[in-house]
This record gives sequence, structure tokens and C-alpha cells, in this order.
Amino acid sequence: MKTKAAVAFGAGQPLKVMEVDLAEPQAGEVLVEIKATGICHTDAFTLSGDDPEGAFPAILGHEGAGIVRAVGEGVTSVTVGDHVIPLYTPECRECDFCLHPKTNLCQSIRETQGKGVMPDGTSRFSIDGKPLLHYMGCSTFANHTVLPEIAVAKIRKDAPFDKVCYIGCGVTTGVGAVAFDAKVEPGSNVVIFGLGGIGLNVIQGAKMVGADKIIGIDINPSKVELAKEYGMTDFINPKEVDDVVASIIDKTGGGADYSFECIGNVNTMRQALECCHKGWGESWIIGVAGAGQEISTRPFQLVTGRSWRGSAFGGARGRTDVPKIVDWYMEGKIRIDELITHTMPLEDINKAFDLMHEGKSIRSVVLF
Ligand code: NAD
Ligand code: AHE
Ligand code: ZN
Repeated sequence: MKTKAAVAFGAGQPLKVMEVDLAEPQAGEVLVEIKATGICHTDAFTLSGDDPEGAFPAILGHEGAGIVRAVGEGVTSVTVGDHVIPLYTPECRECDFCLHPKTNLCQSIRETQGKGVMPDGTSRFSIDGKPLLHYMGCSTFANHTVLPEIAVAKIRKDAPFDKVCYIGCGVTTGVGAVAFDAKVEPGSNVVIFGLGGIGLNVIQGAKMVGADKIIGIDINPSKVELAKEYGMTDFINPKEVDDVVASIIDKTGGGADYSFECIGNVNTMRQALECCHKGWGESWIIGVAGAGQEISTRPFQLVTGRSWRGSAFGGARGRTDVPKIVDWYMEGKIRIDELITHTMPLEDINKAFDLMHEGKSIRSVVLF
């Protein structure tokens, strides 16, 4: 079939909206009509050329929601007409990782996914007979896409696509990092570096689990109002203090119980670790840093009881947890609407990247 997609032909180039060819789903795969997709900083990161796994030409996008339109042979867990959210972290429920209680990182198709192809090693997308790569196993910047059955979460049909698409990455990553990975206890002091599409969801996750102080750090003060609405109790602009780590230690009476780095900057990762409380503070890296970047600190920071951890997709097991998070939204336990600051048709998708780089949006959503 033909479908409309925004194609990334090379690093640093604007996406080109055009008609592409899409082959039918093979065994164990499903065809999904994407109804809405968010634009996450990770899409911009890969488009910039900083992603060691970034390969072109590709159809980016990994924060979508849509409807199953066809299923390949042997598909049993979803059927035509089901509403789904694509999962860049699938859940096969069979691999060693899925069977281990301590991780959500299903590895059953990770290798081919990282190469931009389906599990059989080929692509379903092409233009003029030349293959186009998939991205993070999702490629939601296309009106239709093909995904492995294990990489879709079936969700309730009354959930609005234009909002719950964000659960495909940002909401789950932020709220999940607090609730599923760090398991933040009520009364904890939590510090969030970066008040963007991920950081604001960490804030609402921290509020949801009953954190005490929720301290936000950002160089862009325009994020403060929404952050406060979502539960931030204190704000520090690193440009306005001499030493951001000392300021946090002072505000928390000794350091953070938990910190979350939601920027992708190795310098703020170090600050996020070093602002943690001696003896027990945990720092969770969520931000994605570019090829060649490395983190450092004095080992003494760890010897004296701080821990450095990382979180992908909020520790969520997609097929199990994503439908629950959709329920949380529908029941008013978490909010999404205010975080979607811009919507646009696919033709204007490059504006979403501009708004992100200018610091003017939280989430832009493309509506098909
Ligand atoms: P975003 O652009 O919406 O937000 C980033 C925020 O960081 C902005 O508010 C910006 O002003 C702030 N910032 C930038 N430099 C700063 C600095 N030096 N000090 C303080 N604040 C600074 O991005 P996002 O969509 O929220 O994504 C954040 C990071 O999380 C990205 O690196 C993204 O790739 C990553 N991410 C990781 C996962 C995961 O599963 N681990 C999932 C989604 C996104
Ligand atoms: N491909 C990059 C790393 C990118 C990365 O860390 N991706 C996160 C999700 S970001 C979503 O917005 C992730 O889940 N990683 C786990 C995984 O298996 O990819 C690189 O450095 O190679
Ligand atoms: Zn993302």
C-alpha cells in the first residue's frame, strides 16, 4: 500500500513529507494506522546525527497511537480494529529479560530493531523499490506502519489518540521512572534536572507517589509555571546560583533522596549524582547522551552511599503497564492535556523540531 510519511534522508536535514510504499504485515506482525504521534527529544537527537545507532534514510517517530488495520499470520493478541500504542521497548514475555523481575528491557528483537529493520532483517517501507529504515521499531512519523505483535499495547477504545500517544514514550518514561524503577517513597525529596516533556512527567510521578519537596532545575524559566501546576515545589535556575549542587543540598537539608536527569547532558548527570544525600541518595539517568560522551565523578561519591542508576521507558513492561497508564489518565490520576502545547498536521512536522529547539513547546503532536 501507499502511505504518507515524514522521511529523514540524512543527519541534520529537515524531514521530507512524501508518499512511501509499505508492504503488508508478515507472520507475527501487525499493520497500524497511526492517528497521532508526539515528537520526543530522542527523535531530534537521532536526526542530529548524535545517535550511534542513527541510520538513514529512515522514518523516525516512536510516540504514537493508532488502530490495527491488518494482522499477519499467527497473530493472536490483537485483532483488526483494536486501538494500540506502539512499543519501542516490546514485551515478548518469553526472553530471559522478560522473565527476570528486575528489568523491562525485552531483548527478543533488540538487535534488528537497532539496525532499523523488522525481526526478519528486512524493511516494510520503501520508495521506488529502495528500502527505508524503521526507527526504534515504531516509525510513527508515518500514517501507517508495521510492527511486531509483541511491540503493540492494546488500549481501551475511549482513550483519545491525540493525548495518549504521549504515553508511548514521555509520560511512561517520566511517571514510570519514579513509580516502577526508583520506587520513590512518600515523603521523599526529589530533584529533577530538565523540565521538558520527560521532566514534567517525573514531577507528576513524584507528586502522585507522595513526594515531599519536588525541586526542578532548568535554564529556561518559561517552564516554571507548568512545572508548579504539575507539583514542583521549588525551582533553581542554574544561571542564577553559583553552585547548583550546593543550592540543592542546602534546600533539602543534606541532599536529594532521589534525583532524575532528564536532559541528556553529562555535566548535569554529574550534578544530579552529587546533589544526592550521602548514605542513600539515588540518581537516575533518563537523558540520552550523544556518541562519545562519558560520565564521570569521584568514586568516593559512590563509596559514600550514593547510587547511579538508569531508566529506559520508565521501567514499564509495555503490553502490561501501558494499558494501565492509559487507565490512570482516563481516571484523572495523571494529567496529559496541558503538556501537549502544540498540534499540527504531518506537513508541518519540522515546526515541531523548531519549537523544541527554541524551548517553546513541551510536546508537539502530529495529528493524521
Ligand atoms: P526537552 O527538550 O523537552 O526537555 C529538556 C529540558 O532540559 C528543557 O526544558 C531544557 O530547557 C532543559 N535543559 C537543557 N539544558 C539544560 C541545562 N544545562 N541545565 C538545566 N536544564 C537544561 O526533552 P525531553 O523530551 O524532555 O527529553 C529529555 C531527555 O530524555 C532527552 O535526552 C531524551 O532523549 C531523553 N529520553 C530518554 C528516555 C528513556 O527512556 N531513557 C525516554 C524519552 C526521552
Ligand atoms: N540508540 C542510542 C540510545 C538511545 C536510548 O537510550 N534510547 C532509550 C529510549 S529514548 C526514548 O525517547 C532506550 O530505551 N534505550 C534502551 C534501548 O535498548 O535502546 C545509543 O546510544 O545507541
Ligand atoms: Zn522518546
